[in-house]
Amino acid sequence: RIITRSLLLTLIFALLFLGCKTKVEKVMVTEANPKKPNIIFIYMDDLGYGDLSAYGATEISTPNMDALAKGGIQFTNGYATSATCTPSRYGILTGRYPWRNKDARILPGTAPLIIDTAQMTVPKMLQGEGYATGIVGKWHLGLGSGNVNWNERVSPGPNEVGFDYSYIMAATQDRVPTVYIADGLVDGLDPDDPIEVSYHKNFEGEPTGLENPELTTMKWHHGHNNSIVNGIPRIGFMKGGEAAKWSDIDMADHFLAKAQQYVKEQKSAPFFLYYALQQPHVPRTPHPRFAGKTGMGPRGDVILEADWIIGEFMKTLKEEGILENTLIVFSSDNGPVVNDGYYDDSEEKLGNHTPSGILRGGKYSLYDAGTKVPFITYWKGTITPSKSNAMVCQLDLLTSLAALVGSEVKGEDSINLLDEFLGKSNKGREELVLEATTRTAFRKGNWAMIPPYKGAVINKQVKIELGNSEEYQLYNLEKDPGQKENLAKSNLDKLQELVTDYEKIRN
Ligand code: NG6
Ligand code: CA
Repeated sequence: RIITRSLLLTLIFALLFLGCKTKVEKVMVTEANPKKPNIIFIYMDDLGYGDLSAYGATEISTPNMDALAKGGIQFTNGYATSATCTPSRYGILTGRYPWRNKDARILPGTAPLIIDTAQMTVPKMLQGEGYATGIVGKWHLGLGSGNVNWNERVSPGPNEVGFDYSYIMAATQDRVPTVYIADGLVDGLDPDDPIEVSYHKNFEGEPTGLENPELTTMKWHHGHNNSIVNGIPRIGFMKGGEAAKWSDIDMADHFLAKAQQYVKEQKSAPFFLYYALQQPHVPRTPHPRFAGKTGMGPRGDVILEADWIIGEFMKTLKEEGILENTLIVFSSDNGPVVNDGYYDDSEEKLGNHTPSGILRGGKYSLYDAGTKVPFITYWKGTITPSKSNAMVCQLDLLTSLAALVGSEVKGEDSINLLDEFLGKSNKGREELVLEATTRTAFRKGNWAMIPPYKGAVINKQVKIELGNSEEYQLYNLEKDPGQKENLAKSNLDKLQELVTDYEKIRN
């Protein structure tokens, strides 16, 4: 009896010890104890702070995005670097402020690559640590070095800045060329039907949205009146490449299949996947499975579609048995816009939905909704779910992920916030320079300062307040997240402090 008892006690102690050990291992993922999980960025396009139920939306339901938020760290002070796409994508990949690069602005589909091939990037850093690296989805950082021939291998591009595998659209859905590019080659191109692209003039005999509105199924509101593809008038002119043209309604499924395939092929060794979804950027073309489902018009429907896609993608990670060995970062490249150039009913059917949530402004704006976006880190079994109000920026991923995987790399403007991203600290950044179409503003602590800028107060076409004012603006975001009360005149000391710190960084 005594023997059985002592045996039992030993067993209990052994079990307790083992239990502690697994617990200890869980919280020990730090710089000093690097790990090499798979890393996936799920990057949305123009998804606003108020577009997810997890961030307060009541008129639309996003269960799969919410599951990431509820099962991970949901940041309430997470920023993109810019209020438009190209600069934000530059920032997230390089860890360098986009305003340091004069070419980091919304690019046409023919723009050359704006990331220097010698520049450190997230995928390059991870390649250095033995990772396989892939990109699926929207690129919009330029391709080639000027005068691209779309009928030959297009280079340099993603494959030259750190991705071993790339399956992309060159720019945006509303810009030509409207084809997918696989490792530099236009997918499905018929050599007898070469592609020509121009952003200056049309090709003879080709219809355009401006001259042939009768051929369009979606009407342009502003811009977007050049070549017509699938009934949708686009920005820029394109000729040829018929067989290679994408189907807009299938784009989400198409990219999902590529992302799933990548995961399945790479699952045996650590991989990095940058999965850049196209929703809810214009033109909004939900698959018929989702069309009309939200009653909110195509903008709501494509958010629903994206949410479903994310659910399917998560299922794949689970089925492949890698969910607990994968860190997922979910965010958006910039804030929301409702009418971004097409009559698509998004405005008419918006109802009570507020894509910016409680924030002021939207895409293109220096107000908070331009750059404050949904931001989530999720790592099943390692990250303990919580909300964090730490100020974090997409810029910080390079240095933080380097710390995670044991690399020495540090991005120029990128801070190591690994503890914040894993939910072990609530500290975050002290300060951050934010950008919107080459203008910049500053955040320090809970304060936001916008220097005076000339220019329109409101972009009337998209109906968004841009942040321009002849006077300095200063807001206390803790008390006034909607930036309603300008305290620049009543709190001169604070204003001076922010202006001084801002100028130190900008000059
Ligand atoms: C603007 C487009 C807008 C959108 C944006 C880029 C017009 C009038 N507007 O120039 O529709 O394409 O560029 O969006 O052409 S972003 O999310 O890729 O930055
Ligand atoms: Ca965008």
